Amino acid sequence: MGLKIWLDGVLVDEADAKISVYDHGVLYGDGVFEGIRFYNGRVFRFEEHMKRLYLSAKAIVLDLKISEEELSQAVLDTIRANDLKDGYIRLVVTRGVGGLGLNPYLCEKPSIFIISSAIKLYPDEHYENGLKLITCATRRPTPASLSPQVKSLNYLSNVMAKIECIQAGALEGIMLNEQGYVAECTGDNLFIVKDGVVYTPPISDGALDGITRKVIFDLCEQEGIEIREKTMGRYDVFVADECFLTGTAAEVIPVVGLDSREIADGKPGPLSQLLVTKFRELANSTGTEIYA
Ligand code: PXG
Repeated sequence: MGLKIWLDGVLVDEADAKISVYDHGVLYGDGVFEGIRFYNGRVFRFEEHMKRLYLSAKAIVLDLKISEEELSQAVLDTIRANDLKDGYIRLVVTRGVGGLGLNPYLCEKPSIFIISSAIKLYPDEHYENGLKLITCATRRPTPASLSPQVKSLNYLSNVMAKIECIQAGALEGIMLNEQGYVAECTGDNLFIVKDGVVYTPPISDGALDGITRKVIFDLCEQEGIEIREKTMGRYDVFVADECFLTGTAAEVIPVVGLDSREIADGKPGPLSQLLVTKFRELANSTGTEIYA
């Protein structure tokens, strides 16, 4: 039996979960989404994800026509319908069905769907041994055209960057901003450690205001580790003591190399490993109860 998918208010079988070819999400990438995780029967940082979805929608003048509370209930209903305790939620809102033409005002109502399933982004060995990154030639799109804070259905530049990674035999890569400073990776935020201080690029350098990124700020505060935002170039990563990535899919994962340079001794650093452990503890013990 396949998964149950929530589609415009109804739980349907996976095989019946279909979107119109006239949907502007398909025709123009016109829409927004969230990737959310649940662990041990609890949705992790649920409210933050829902807030970000509604802010992304607001920024692109997309009225969901369903309240945050109702949609949150729908997410929980979808997980329950699939009897899952651990997994991944993809919550997608498109502009909806319209004509052949950009005009979003001809789309009557948004299409919303919720997929909940299992996910595993990187093989376990990489959490133990760390990832090697490349620098992608594809740059993070300029905020002058669309804010990088909008988690839109336009992920083509990230997909192009991902192709570069795969062709180079790497699992992830750094995307620089227009000025050539580090923004983030194709689907993760980037952090370095230097002289005991944790640094990450400010979101104004093109990074998504990641929810896992925020968890790192919370964990550093809790553990008494100094953390700061700093504009950084590739050089800062080459000479860092440690490096790690964060994201809903990747969680916290150590990085041990960039563009054929080893970072420090080429092994995951102690602070990165501590944060991997602390993240897992937090993720497995907090969040919105699904089966309460
Ligand atoms: N940067 C980008 C460009 C992202 O897309 C992150 C950073 C990390 O943000 P969060 O809030 O997740 O800590 C993301 C998140 C997927 C997938 O299926 C992608 C993301 C999240 C979940 C799933 O590829 N990207």
